[in-house]
Amino acid sequence: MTLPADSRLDDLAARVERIVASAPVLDIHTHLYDPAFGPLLLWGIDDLLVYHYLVAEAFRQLREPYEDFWRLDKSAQADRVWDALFVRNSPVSESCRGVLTTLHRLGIDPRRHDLPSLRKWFAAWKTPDYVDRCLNLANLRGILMTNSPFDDEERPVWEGGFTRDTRFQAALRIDPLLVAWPDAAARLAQWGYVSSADLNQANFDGARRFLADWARKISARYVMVSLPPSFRYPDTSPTTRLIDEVVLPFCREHGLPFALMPGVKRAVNPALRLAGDGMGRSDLSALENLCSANPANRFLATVLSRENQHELCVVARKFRNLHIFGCWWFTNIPLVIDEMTRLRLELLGLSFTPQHSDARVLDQVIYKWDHNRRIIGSVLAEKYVDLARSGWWVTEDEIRRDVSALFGGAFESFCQS
Ligand code: HDL
Ligand code: ZN
Repeated sequence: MTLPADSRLDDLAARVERIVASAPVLDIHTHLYDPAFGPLLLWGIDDLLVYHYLVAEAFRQLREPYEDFWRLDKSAQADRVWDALFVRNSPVSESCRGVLTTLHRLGIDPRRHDLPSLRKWFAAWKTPDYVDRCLNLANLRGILMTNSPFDDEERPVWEGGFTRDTRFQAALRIDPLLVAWPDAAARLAQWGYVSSADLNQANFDGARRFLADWARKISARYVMVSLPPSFRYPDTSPTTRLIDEVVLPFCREHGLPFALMPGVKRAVNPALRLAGDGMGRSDLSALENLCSANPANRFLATVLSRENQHELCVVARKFRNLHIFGCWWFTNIPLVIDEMTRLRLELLGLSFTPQHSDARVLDQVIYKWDHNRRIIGSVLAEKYVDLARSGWWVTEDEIRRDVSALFGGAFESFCQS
């Protein structure tokens, strides 16, 4: 069998990368907000620079006490970050490069603008126009927010009602219910759902009513929780009882997937505030047990530790009611995105969602998806070239179909299955 000419393989690879570069994406996990949330939707150069990923890196170059930094206003903090990470050092980290990619894609040369002039450029935008600009540059057909009824800034906006921007879909975030039940129960009691933190049927029913009311209010696509590396299932903790008696029955009744995000150690360095969370390796037998014991439930999962990723793919191979997604947080760097995307394609084919942005600042979607597309495109191109070497030449339509699945289609089919 004569090997196809290399030029045909190069042409195939180039076509794959072009399709990936231009395919619309559904971004299934972000911390962005519908523009109706006003100041909760962060955007612009100062928010880009004080993103907690950059703050953690900047503190490594700064010597002042943490509190001196936190006492500064946002633009003064941004000045410190810019000086520490972009002026006194080359911005080689992924978070720093992201700021530069965003500015570059917006047509701004930061070498020719100081921060005050950059601020003037951003200040000229009206939020709705800038939302369009960012979503168009990132080519997003929609984004999933992270919506918590326990968030005192967000809750009143939902309770007041507003006209939704349909590009901003909702995900119901319930961390306190599962990892801080006594505090959550006090809130649910205040809101009239439970009578106490006692783990009894009446309070389980009340907590399910709470989930139903909020899932309806926000039109939640899925329910989600982040969990510590110590998460076990089943065990004798309130977490297991609440998952079994409240969350899973609710998700079955309402046809919603339950998304678990294990591996985060909250506030390992509280002085860093939002930047202070760390990570640890999780015991994925919890995920196996959940999927195995609850075949009528659908689970989404992304795990924080690089060391868990191969195992996560194998768990997904065992349970078709598990859909894995994204390179979450500390795995969201080119080295690990490349490795995780290869692992997943080679072990799962196309039944997963390779990425989400986790964007907290609107403009970040521009860089996160620019960087993601390059890596995912290059890995996928290599896979199709491998197929060609085995005599299977994918067609352009098949490439578009596959990419559409990876960029939100497989997630949507899984949510409806
Ligand atoms: O818990 C989460 O959803 C994480 O994504 C955290 O919000 C984290 O602070 C983050 O922004 N990671 O990207
Ligand atoms: Zn997140």
